[in-house]
Amino acid sequence: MHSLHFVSLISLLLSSLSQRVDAQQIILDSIHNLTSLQGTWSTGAQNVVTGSGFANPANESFIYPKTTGKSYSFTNDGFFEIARYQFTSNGTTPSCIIGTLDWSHGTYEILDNGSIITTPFGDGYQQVQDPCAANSNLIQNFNFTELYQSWRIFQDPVTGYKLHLFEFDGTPVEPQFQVSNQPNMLPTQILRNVTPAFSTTNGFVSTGHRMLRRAGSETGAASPKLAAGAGLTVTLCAFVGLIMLAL
Ligand SMILES: *[C@@H]1O[C@H](CO)[C@@H](O)[C@H](O)[C@H]1NC(C)=O
Ligand SMILES: *[C@@H]1O[C@H](CO)[C@@H](O)[C@H](O)[C@H]1NC(C)=O
Ligand SMILES: *[C@@H]1O[C@H](CO)[C@@H](O)[C@H](O)[C@H]1NC(C)=O
Ligand SMILES: *[C@@H]1O[C@H](CO)[C@@H](O)[C@H](O)[C@H]1NC(C)=O
Ligand SMILES: CC(=O)N[C@H]1CO[C@H](CO)[C@@H](O)[C@@H]1O
Repeated sequence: MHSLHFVSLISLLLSSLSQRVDAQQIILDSIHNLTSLQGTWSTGAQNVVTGSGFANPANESFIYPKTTGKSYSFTNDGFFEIARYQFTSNGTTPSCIIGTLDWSHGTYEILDNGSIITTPFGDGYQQVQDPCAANSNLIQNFNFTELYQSWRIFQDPVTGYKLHLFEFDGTPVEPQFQVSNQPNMLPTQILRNVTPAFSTTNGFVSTGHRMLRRAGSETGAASPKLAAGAGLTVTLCAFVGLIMLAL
């Protein structure tokens, strides 16, 4: 089953559970914006970190992190980089677990109303591994403007600063630890030649609960759709599906 390991599934299950717990903590905690956004932030086990340890834009390759996760870097002068490694599941076919890595960078803006808009340079790309698709391993351009409705920085007495981002629809991104107060980034310029192959969606996509179109043709654009079900339910289904496969 490609590189989708049983262990990763268990960590996916656990991280979904802990996300739910953290989502509640956001409501309880009122302190925020304690330090600058500048720096490198990473979820969970912090195995996904922006920069040269994750993406190699020159040949559109990725260095696979040990576990799934997300990482964001910001500079004080308006540059960002995002690295994500995620598994999603098609609710109706739980055994078809889709692994996605995406990398992008560009400029960001903090709006007066507190929202953040990230605008990529256009040289981002993603790798989609869909064991059930005709072509199970695709590399595609990844060029989406993302809106984060709000953000908060908390200070955990043990683990230090934590960044909470909320996607355009309010969906929380898993809390990110501050890996460094310096941004770990590839050069903030276009790093590969891209032919504008497709236009992006109108409006914003949810990157956390992204569901990709069944990968029929390589030339087609990535066409993200919102996953219908809650992440935890999907994860549980995937988990049960895998157990069934194993039997
Ligand atoms: C991409 O380039 C890097 C650095 O030159 C190299 O280590 C890696 O093996 C290459 N990957 C692919 C898939 O070509
Ligand atoms: C889920 O998989 C089924 C069967 O392969 C397919 O018909 C359906 O379109 C898929 N749904 C999504 C959202 O990809
Ligand atoms: C802030 O403004 C942007 C642009 O008008 C809008 O898309 C976003 O939803 C607003 N955010 C909030 C929290 O109202
Ligand atoms: C990336 O998206 C922007 C905004 O839709 C668009 O103007 C630009 O041409 C795209 N770049 C590429 C390389 O597709
Ligand atoms: C009150 C305060 O510290 N506000 C800061 C919140 O974070 C943004 C982005 O880092 C700063 O620009 C503000 O000064």
